[in-house]
Amino acid sequence: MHHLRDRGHSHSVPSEITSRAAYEGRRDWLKLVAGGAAGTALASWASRDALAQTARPGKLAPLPGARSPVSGAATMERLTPYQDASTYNNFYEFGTDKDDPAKTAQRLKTRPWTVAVEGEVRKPGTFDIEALLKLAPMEERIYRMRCVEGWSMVIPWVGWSLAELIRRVEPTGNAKFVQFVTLADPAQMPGLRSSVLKWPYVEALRMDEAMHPLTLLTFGMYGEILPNQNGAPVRLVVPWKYGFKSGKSLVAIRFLEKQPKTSWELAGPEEYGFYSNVNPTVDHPRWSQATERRIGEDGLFAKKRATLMFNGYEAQVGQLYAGMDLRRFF
Ligand SMILES: Nc1nc2c(c(=O)[nH]1)N[C@H]1C(S)=C(S)[C@@H](COP(=O)(O)O)O[C@H]1N2
Ligand SMILES: [Mo]
Repeated sequence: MHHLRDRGHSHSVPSEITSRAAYEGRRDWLKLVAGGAAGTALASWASRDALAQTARPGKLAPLPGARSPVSGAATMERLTPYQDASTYNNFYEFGTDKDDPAKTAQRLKTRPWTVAVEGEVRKPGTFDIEALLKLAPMEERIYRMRCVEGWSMVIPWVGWSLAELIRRVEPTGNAKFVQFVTLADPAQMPGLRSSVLKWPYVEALRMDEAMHPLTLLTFGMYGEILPNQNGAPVRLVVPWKYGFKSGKSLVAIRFLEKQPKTSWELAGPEEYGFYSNVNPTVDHPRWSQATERRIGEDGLFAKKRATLMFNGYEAQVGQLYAGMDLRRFF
């Protein structure tokens, strides 16, 4: 995909970041950066108390969020470095290699942008991104993310619970599922020429999963707006499910009576189920899901981590699946 790389909008170079930090008088931040690799680790730790000051990478527009009580278990873990979170991505519309999206998503136009809310709701409508940004107070949620491929990250997302939007559009009694439709524009997305998935990339949740406070409509990360490769300008984040359930660059949210097929179910029904809850005891047909590699700590001697039931969110979401055979409904 080399011919598709955007040469005009390369990432900030370190000197730009430093000058921006200096401009904003972030002395502590600079001190940490001066510490090099150790500084980066320190910055991640320090973020527990002063994320906006210490972890903001200074690449994109700020999007602060109040620390949320809903974060859960991952809050005490070391954040994945922004550099990793923004260059090791799955976003097949921009190519299937992990480093493709960071290169080719620069061409994505995130304004103007609207999200259509359709189907079984009393108040359907089209929401402009600027209105969505103001719809509810932004919160910062530090979530553990687990990709079905066996790697994980800890990312400070910025957004608000999807339930805020759902309540406002007033679902009817027929609304049993919520489908998430993401952008499919061949002019902007070179990956659409591949038939690896059926486009647009669609995902869905059961209504109670969509209403769960952990389910985050996400506009930013690390105190800034989302980089394009992470799903700008708005994506979903569902931290107890495998990463592919968290659709990027959403253009429509549909309330449905029947359970819809998802892009990954259509691509491999034996491998990717509708629920796709993180579960170390149910293996993928081609690999174990018992352990994971934490991105950013994958040196030669780094130990694999044990994958946690519901990705560590069992206390919050376990009751959604009470009585369900999780082997059958994988
Ligand atoms: N539209 C769209 N959304 C997507 C994907 C994709 O290919 N297209 N990949 C998914 C997968 S497999 C993962 S693991 C996460 C990765 O999110 P991140 O790059 O922000 O870590 O995005 C998910 N959302
Ligand atoms: Mo993934």
